[in-house]
Formats: sequence, C-alpha cells, structure tokens
Amino acid sequence: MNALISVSDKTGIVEFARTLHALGIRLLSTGGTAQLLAKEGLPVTEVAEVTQFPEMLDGRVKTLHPKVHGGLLARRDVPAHMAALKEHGIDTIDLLVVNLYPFEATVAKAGCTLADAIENIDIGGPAMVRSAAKNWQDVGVVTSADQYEAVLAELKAGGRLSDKLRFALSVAAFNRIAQYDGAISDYLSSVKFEEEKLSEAYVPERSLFPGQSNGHFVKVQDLRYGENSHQQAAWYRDLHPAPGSIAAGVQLQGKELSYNNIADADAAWECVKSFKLPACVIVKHANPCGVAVGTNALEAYGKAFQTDPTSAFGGIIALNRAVDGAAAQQISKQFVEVLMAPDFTPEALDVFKAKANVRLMKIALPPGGDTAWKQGRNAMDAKRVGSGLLLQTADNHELELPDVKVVTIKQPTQEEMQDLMFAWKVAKYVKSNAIVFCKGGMTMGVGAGQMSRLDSARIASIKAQAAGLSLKNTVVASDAFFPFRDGLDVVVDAGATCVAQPGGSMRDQEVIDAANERGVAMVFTGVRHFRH
Ligand code: 93A
Repeated sequence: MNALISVSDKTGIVEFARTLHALGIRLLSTGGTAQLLAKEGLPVTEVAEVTQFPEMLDGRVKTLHPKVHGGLLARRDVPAHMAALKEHGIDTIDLLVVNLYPFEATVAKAGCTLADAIENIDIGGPAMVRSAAKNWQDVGVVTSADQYEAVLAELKAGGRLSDKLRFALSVAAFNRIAQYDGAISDYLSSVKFEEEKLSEAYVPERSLFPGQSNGHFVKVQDLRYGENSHQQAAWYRDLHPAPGSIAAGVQLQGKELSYNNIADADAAWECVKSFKLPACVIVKHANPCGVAVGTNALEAYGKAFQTDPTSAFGGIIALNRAVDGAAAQQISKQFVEVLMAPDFTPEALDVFKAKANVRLMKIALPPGGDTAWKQGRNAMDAKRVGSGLLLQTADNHELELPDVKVVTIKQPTQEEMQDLMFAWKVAKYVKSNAIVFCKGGMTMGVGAGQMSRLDSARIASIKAQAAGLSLKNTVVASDAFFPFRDGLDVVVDAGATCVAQPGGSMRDQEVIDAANERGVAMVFTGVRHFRH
C-alpha cells in the first residue's frame, strides 16, 4: 500500500506518518514534507523520484504528473485501468494526505499583496485531492489533521479503510476544495485591478459592483462578543456593499462597534435615510425612541430627543444631513453610543475630539439623493430559525398619498395628512405591535414590541406623559389593523384626532363607526408593516 503525503500545515504529520510506516505502508512525499519525514528518521521516497521529473518552477509543478494522477485515478476493478498502469510503470496510490497552501491565512494578513495571494493558490494539491476523492472507492483522501485519528484507527484494526470512511473522507475533501475555491473567488473579486499597484498591499474595492453580492460574505471584523458577553460574534458584509448601507460606512473615531451597536445603527440608518427632509432617528434596543424632521440637523435632533429623553440616553443617533458644529454641540450634551451621518463638518469633528469614546460613523446616502432611499437596502431579509433559514423580500414598501383612503366622515387636514405620512413611515421601523403618535413632524409617543396593540398604545401614552408631551390633537399610526374598536378607543382617549391603519379586519366597519362616533378622521393604507 502506498501513501502520498504532501502537507503545508505539518502539525501531527510526523506521528501520523510514523504509524503508517509501522503498519507497513510505503511513504511518498513532496519536497518540504519529505525532508521533514526523512529528518525524523522515516524512510520516504520523493515524488520526483517516482515521476523521474524534478520539482520545477519554484515548486509550482511538483505532483502534476501522470505517475501521480494515474496512481490516484485508476479503478482497481477495471482490468484495462490496471493494465494501463502496468504498461506505464505506475504504482497505485491508496492513501493521499494533503493540506493546501495557506491561501485564507495569507490574505487575512494585513499587508498581503496580490502577488503573495497568487503564489498561495495551490494547484497541484487540489488536483490530487479531487483525483483521490473522485476515486473514493479505492483511495482514502485525508485533507485535515482532524481525520488522522479515525484513519489510523481503521488501518490498525483491519489494515484497510472501510467504504463508509472513504466516502466520508471524499465528501469532506470536496467540501474543503469548494471552501478553498470560494476564498480565492471572494478575494480576487474584491481586488481593484490597477496594474501599477499589484505589488502594493491589498485594499478591498468596496463599490466596484454596487449593491451586488455574489452570495458570499466577507468578514468586516470580529466582535468582542455578541448580544451578550458569553456569545461569540463577528460582522460580515456583502462582498460589494451597496453605497448607502452601513457596511459601506467608515468609522471616524470611537470605541470598537459592538454587536448591539451595529444592529441598532442599522435600524436607525435605514429609517433616517427614508426621509427627504433633514431628519434624525434615535434608536434604543432596535426601536426608534425619537424621530423627527426639521429645517436642519440641529432642529431635527432637538425634536427627536424631546420624544423620550430618558430612552435617548446611550442611544444610537442617525442624521441624514451633515452634522455641523451647532448640532454636534447639542448632541454632545447627551450620552451617545454611535452617531451616524453622511458627513461631519470640521467644527463637528472638533467637538467630538474631546469625547473620544463616541463612535462616529460616516455613511454616504444612496447616490441619487433623497428619492433613492431604497438603494443600499437589502433586497432580501434573512432570519435564522432552528436548523433553517427564513428568507423574504425586504419590506421596502413606500406609501404614496394617492394610496391613502379616508374612511371616515371627518377628513384629515393637510397638516394632519402630512403627519400621518410621517407617522406611517416611522411605524414601519418600530417592532410590532407598533403604535406611533406624531405631531409637527416629530414622534410624540412610541409604543413598541408589545404582544397586545392596546398595551403598545398605553405605553406610548405613558411615555409621552413622562416626557412632558401632550398627545392632544396628535395623529397616530398603527402598523396593523385594529381587530376591534377597543384599540381605536385607546388612541382616541389618549388624544389622537387622526388615525392611520392598514384596514382589512373583519370588523373594519365596527372600527369606522367608532371613529365616526368619536369624531376623528381615519385612513386606510392598505399595507401592513409587521416587523419582528
Ligand atoms: O505549487 S503547487 O500548486 N504544484 C504542485 O504540483 C503541488 N503538489 C503539491 N502545489 C503543490 N502541492 C502542495 O504543496 C500541497 O498541496 C501542499 O500544500 C504543499 C506541500 O509542499 P512541501 O511538501 O514541499 O512542503
């Protein structure tokens, strides 16, 4: 029985080879591996001796030879195959032990050049692995040190590998090759081709194919921990993040982003960029606790903060206009975890220099301006469920004025209608059940994430009161329909005079009658915005 051993990672290989030798298996090997085994006193035949062809081109051609591939690929049960081996003086290779040039580790190193990366693309190793794995009925293929123990156990017990193990090794081998080729494809796809720069350290080109993903994700950074400190975590992004998405942003200063920071920052950013007017969104625990539009960044922030100053403490703040000195001064008065904006003026940066812990993220708005908010949004949403994945197209629905249907005797005023559209937009970014009271382009009370819509309405009301705001003459948006009139009664009792909800309940008429009875205006949007 012949074993060919050719490994870059030489961990455990000497002990493994020693046992193979003790079991009477002949050892063939490539340059570096052969040297190590010989030094450890093992009898080893160099592949070059077998092929009668020296390793050449700096090792680029070592095992790419019919004497190797013939020995791996020949079917032992096909007489013509065995006759061909005999005719050409080829021995069978029954066990292949290969691990590949460390491509992944090489490109993960800071300062890796394209040339370094290319040199670490293994050609001969994967070729042998594929030959052996294809011929799994006759050849065992070992591609990881983790497999040494199981292989030795069977060889010691019966002198040969079982079909079951050889098949499992073959599957593992093809998986490893797919993973290896995936890493090469990811890396090369992200290289911006500039001839004069090929020897410089590799810098990923992030927007070569904006918004496109090849289905692969690349790691942005390891995170200190996940949602909680006992969970491990990392942040991955699409290979080519779309401009306008937080993965295309840059952190200008501050502590490392945490898992929760990134999740909340995304919620805030996705919401703020959907506004045309200067807007500010403050997020806590994935929900907006204050959203407002204004004439500029300062005013929008001031209004957003007013909604719920208690929750805004330690909040994640996003603005869709550059932060200037005045806005920075005002924002820096509160404890802020992350501040995101398309830009920061030098004065604003000066203000935050004194607050080195504040994480400042500069994120471009989607090109195309305020009408292009959907760009940079994911086309698909994914959610992990036990051993599975739920996929859906993202909730990118935007309500247009003509789609809004007034269902009550009372009509909303123009101002109310404007606030309704604003409230509806905010409700889309609030976890269900969402109840959002608004007035004058700002949130006045947000009820989020309750199992009962009534509770969300009550909470919004309590929070408004705590913030010293009155819900009198506000508008309110409900992310889903009111199944009974009680929900409507609660929001009207709280002070709303105008209500937006999807409609579509069996008891719509009961709710419309209630709105008429209470003398408020109500519109149906025809769309629901559950968010879980
Ligand atoms: O440069 S290669 O692509 N050309 C080859 O013909 C070849 N054969 C084996 N790389 C090749 N290998 C790889 O060399 C193996 O996959 C293994 O990673 C490495 C072991 O080399 P050495 O034994 O000289 O340390």
